[in-house]
Amino acid sequence: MDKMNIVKYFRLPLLSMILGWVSLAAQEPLIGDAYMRASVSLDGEWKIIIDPYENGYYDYRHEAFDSREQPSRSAYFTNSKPNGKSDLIEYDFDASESLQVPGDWNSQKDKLLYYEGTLWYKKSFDYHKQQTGNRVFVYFGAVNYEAEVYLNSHKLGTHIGGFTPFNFEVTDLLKEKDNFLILKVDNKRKREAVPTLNTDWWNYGGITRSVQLIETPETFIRDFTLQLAPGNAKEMLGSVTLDGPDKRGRQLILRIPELNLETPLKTDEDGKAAIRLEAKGVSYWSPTDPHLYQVQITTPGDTLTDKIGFRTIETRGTDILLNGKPIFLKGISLHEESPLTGGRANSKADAELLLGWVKELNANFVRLAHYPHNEHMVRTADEMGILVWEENPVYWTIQWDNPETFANARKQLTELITRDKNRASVIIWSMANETPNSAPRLEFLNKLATHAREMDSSRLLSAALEQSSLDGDGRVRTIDDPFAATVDILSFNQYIGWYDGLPSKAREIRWEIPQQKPVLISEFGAGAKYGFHADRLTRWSEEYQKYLYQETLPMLDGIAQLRGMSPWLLMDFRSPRRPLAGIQDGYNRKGLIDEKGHKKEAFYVLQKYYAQKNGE
Ligand code: GCB
Repeated sequence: MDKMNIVKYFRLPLLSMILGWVSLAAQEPLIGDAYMRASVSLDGEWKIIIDPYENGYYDYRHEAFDSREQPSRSAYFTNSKPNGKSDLIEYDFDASESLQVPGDWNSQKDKLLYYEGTLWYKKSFDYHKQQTGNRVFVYFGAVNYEAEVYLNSHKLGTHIGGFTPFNFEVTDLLKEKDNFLILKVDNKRKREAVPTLNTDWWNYGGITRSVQLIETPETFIRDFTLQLAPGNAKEMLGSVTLDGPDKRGRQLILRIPELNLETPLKTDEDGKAAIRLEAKGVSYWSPTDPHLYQVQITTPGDTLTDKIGFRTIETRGTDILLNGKPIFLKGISLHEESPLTGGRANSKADAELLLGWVKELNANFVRLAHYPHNEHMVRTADEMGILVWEENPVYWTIQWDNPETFANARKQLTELITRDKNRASVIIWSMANETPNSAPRLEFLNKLATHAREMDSSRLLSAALEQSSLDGDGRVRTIDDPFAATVDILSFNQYIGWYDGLPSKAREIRWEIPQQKPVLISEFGAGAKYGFHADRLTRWSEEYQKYLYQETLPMLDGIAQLRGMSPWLLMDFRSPRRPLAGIQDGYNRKGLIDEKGHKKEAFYVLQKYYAQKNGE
C-alpha cells in the first residue's frame, strides 16, 4: 500500500494532514514558497511570434518537430535565424515584436484582443550561479493555457492549466552566457479542457504571471507546511520536505522567533520531517487582527522563511466558526482583472487596490472566482485580514466522464492547494461553479472533494451550486443537489430579480432549505452601466442594480442558516458573451465598480448593510 492509499484507508484527519501533505510533495515536485526565495526574475520584455497555424511546431506534414531526434532549424524552439544572405529560415525572434511578462497578450496589443491560439515567447539571458554545485529551477506563476517549455533547444516539459504554478529543474542545461528560454503558449479553448469551451470571462492568453529562476543548494528545502491542527487551536501540525542527495536523516531547526519557539526536527528515509508542536501564546489570525509570524526552517545548507498566520476554521451545525467563534462572511466575488492595466491582474499593486475596495465595502471575505488567482492576492489577503474562497476552474459543462479531464481538474486543484496551504486567509476550497446535476458529475466532484480533504483537512469545502423550485410557480425555493451532502458550506448562486423576474419578486420567495449546514449565497446581482441613470425598473441603470440589492438583502436575511454571501461582483469584467452596444461593450456589468474604478450606487447599499451586520 502506498502512502496515498494509507491515507484513504484510515481517513483520520490528523494522519491525513501529516501524510497527505507528505505524499503530495513526492507526487508534485512543486517548489513551495517560491515568492519568498532568493531568485532572479525573468520578467520584462520577451520576444514573441504569433503562430496561429503552429508553423513553428509542426512540419508541413503536420508532424511535431520536437518528436524528431535532430530538430530542424525550422522549429522555433531552436531559436534559429537566417545565417547569412543565402540561408533560408523564415523566423527570427530577435527581429520580432515583444510583449511584457507577466501579462496577458490580449490587453497588450489591439490585434491580440480576441486572439485564441498559439504564440511563442523567447527570453535570452546570462546566468551566474551564486555557488558552484547549486541547483537552478525555472518557476512560472501561471501560463494560460498550455505551455511547451524549452531551454537552449531542450524540451523541459509541458504544463496544462492556466492558473497554477509549475517549475522545471534546469541545473544541467544552464550556461553562463546566451541562454534562451522558449515557450509555445496555446490558449485555444477545448471541449475536454478545464475550463471547457464555454465560460463567462475573457480567455486571456500568455505568460500571465512572473517567471523566476530559483537557485538552491544541492540538498534544499523543497516545501514546508505549518498550520493549526484542524479544530484544535492548541496544536500546530505540518511537515518539511527536503530534496537532494543528503535529504535523509538531516537535522533541521524550526524557529518562530516571536513565540520564542525553536524545535529540532529530523528527516526520515524519504527526506520528510513531520511537525507537531504545542501552540503556546499564539495570537490567532483574524480579520480584526491579521497577525502573521515569521516561520523559519533551517538545514545545514538552506534556510526558508515565510510569514504565516494561525487560525482554526470549522463548522458546527449551521455556524461557521473562526477560532471557535461564529462569523458571518461579508463577502464579494471578483475576477482576476486589473483596473490598472485593463487585463489580467498580476501585481501586488493590483491586489492592494482590489482588496482595498473590499475593505472599503466593510467586507471580511472574498470569493476569488472562477479559477486560482495570483499569489499576491492571497498573500495580501493574509496581510489585510480578508478571508478567502479559492476555486478550481470546474465551470458549467465539464466533460464529467472523461478521465483525462478529471486528472486535469485534480492536478490544478493539487497545484493550488500546494501553493496556498500556508495562507491563513484561505478558508474554503471550492470544487466547482454551477455544474448541472448528473451521476458522472457527482462522482467527479466527490472524487475531487476526497482528494482536497486528503491533501488538506484543515479547511472547508464548498462549491457554487444551483437552486431549484419546490412548487409549480417558483415561489418556494430549495437546494436539491446531491453534492450538498459532501460540502461543509452550502453555497449557491441565485439571480432572482435579474435572470428571474424583477427585483420585487424577492418578496414573494420562500426558502425551504432542509440541509442543516451554514448557507452562503455565492452569487446574486444585476447589471448596471456606471453613470446611466433612470427609474429603478430600467435595466442597466444604477437605480435598477441598487433596487435589486435593496430587495435581495432582506430576502436573504430570511434564510435561517444564512452565514455569508459573496454577491456578483466587485468590478465589471470583460466577457465575450456580453456584446450589448453602448451598455456592455464586451463587459459583464454586474460590478459594484466599473472597470475604471467608478463606484456605482449599489456599492453603498452593500457597504451600509455590511456595516450594520454582526460578525467580525
Ligand atoms: C453566473 C456565473 C458567473 C456569471 C454570472 C452572470 O451564475 O457563475 O460566472 O458571470 O452568472 O453574470 O451571469
